[in-house]
Amino acid sequence: MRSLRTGLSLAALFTGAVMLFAAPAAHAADTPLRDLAAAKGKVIGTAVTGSKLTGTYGDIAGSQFSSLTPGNAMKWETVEPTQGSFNWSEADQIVAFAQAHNQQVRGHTLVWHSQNPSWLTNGTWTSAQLSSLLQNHISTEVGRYKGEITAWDVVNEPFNEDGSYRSTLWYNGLGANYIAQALTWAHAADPAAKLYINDYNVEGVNAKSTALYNLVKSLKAAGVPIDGVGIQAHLVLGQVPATLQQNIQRFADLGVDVAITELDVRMALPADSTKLAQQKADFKSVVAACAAVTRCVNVTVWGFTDADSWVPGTFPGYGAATPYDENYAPKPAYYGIAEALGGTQSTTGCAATYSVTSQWNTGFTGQVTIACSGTALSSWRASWTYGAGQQLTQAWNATCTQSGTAVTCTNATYNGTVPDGGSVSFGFNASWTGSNPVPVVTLG
Ligand code: 9MR
Repeated sequence: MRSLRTGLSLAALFTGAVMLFAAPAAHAADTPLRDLAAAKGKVIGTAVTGSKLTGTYGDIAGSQFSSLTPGNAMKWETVEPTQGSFNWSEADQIVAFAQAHNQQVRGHTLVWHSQNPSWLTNGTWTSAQLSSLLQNHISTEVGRYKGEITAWDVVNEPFNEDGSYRSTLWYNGLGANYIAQALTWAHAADPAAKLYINDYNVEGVNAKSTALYNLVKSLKAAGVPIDGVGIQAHLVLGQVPATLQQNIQRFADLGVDVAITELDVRMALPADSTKLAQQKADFKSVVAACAAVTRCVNVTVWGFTDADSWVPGTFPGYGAATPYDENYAPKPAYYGIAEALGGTQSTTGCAATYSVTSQWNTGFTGQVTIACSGTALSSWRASWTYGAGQQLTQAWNATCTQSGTAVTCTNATYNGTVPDGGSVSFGFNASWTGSNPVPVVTLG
C-alpha cells in the first residue's frame, strides 16, 4: 500500500493536482486572478479585442488579468492591409491599455499561414523577395513596439498533426529555415522580448508536440534565439490530455519558458450544470499543470467572455468556451482557474479533486483528494464516470467498484473522517486506451 505522503508528492509531480483550500482564508471571488497568479509567480492573461476595452469588458480585462494578447490586432492583414500602408490603431490601443493597467503584452503573431493580406498571398515572389518581405515585416512590427512587448509569438502553427512541416507560403518559399530566420530578425529588432513558437494540438505528448520539441532543441543547439514554447490549448470539454504537465516539463527541461497561450474549452450547446462543472475541472487542471512547472510562466485564455470567443463562429453548435458568460458573470470555470492558483472556495463544503499522477502505454495511476472547509465528514463516497473506456484494476485507501462506466469508492475503515480544514486521499490503478480524460468527481 502506498503511503499518503508518496501519493501527494507524485500528484504534484505529474499533473498538477490541486489541493483545495490550501491557501489562507480568502474568497476566490474577492481576489483577482492576477493577484492569485502573482502570488504563485505566474502571469494570467486574456486575448482581447481593442474596440471592446471599455465598460464592464474593460473593467474585467484590466482588473483580473496581468497580460493581454491582441486577438487579431497585430496580425499581418490587420497591420498592413495594403502594401506599405500601415494601421497600428488597434494594436496601439491595446498596448496603451496594458501599460495603463500594469499588464504585460504578448505580441501575436508575426509569421503565420493565415490572416495575411491578399497582396501578400496573391503575389508572385522569388524566395529572395519573400525573405526580404518577411524580414521587413518583422523588423517594422517588432521595432515599433520595442521594449513594450514581453513576448512575441514569432512563428505560429508551423506543424501538421503528424509532425511534418505545414505547407505554407513561408515553408514552400523559404524552406524550414524561415523559422530560424524569423527568430533571428525578431531578436535583432527587440533583444529584450521573449521569442516563442506557438502551436495547437501540442498540449499532450504526441507526434506534433514531439516535432516541436525536436525543433526547439535543434534551434537551441544552433544558438538561434528561441525563448519559449506557446501551447495554445483550444480544448474540447473533458479532453485535457493526461500528459499535459509532463509535456510542459519536457519543454522546460530544454531551457525554454512555456506559456499556455490560447486556453478555451468548448462544449456542445446548450451549456448545463454538468458540462460547466466538467469545464471547471478542465480549466483547473490546465492551470494547475502550468502552476506546477516553474518555467511555465503565463496562462492566457482566448477571450475571457463567451461574448468574445471565436468558437461559435468556427464550430457551429459549440460554444460557452471561456470563464465568463456572455453577460460577464464568472462561470464555474473562473473558479477552477482561481482554485488552481491557490484561491479558496468562497463557499463552505467538501470537494474532491481527481488527478492522474502517472501514465504509461496501457495504464495509469490516479488519485482523488477529498478536502473540507467549514465542515467535516465522518464517512464519504466518491463517484465518477469513465467516458473513454478506462477500467479500474486496483485501489488503495478506499474500496472501489466499477460497474460499466460508473466508479464508486467509499472510505476504508480508517479514513472516513475528513476534518474541517483537512483532507484525505486515495489512489488507484486503471487501464486506458485512446484517451484518458479527467472526470468530475461527485461526493455523496
Ligand atoms: O480569435 C481569432 C479570431 O477572431 C479570428 O477570426 C481567427 C482567424 O483564424 O483567429 C483567431 O485566433 C486564432 C489565433 O490567432 C491562432 N490560433 C487559433 C486562434 C483561433 O482560431
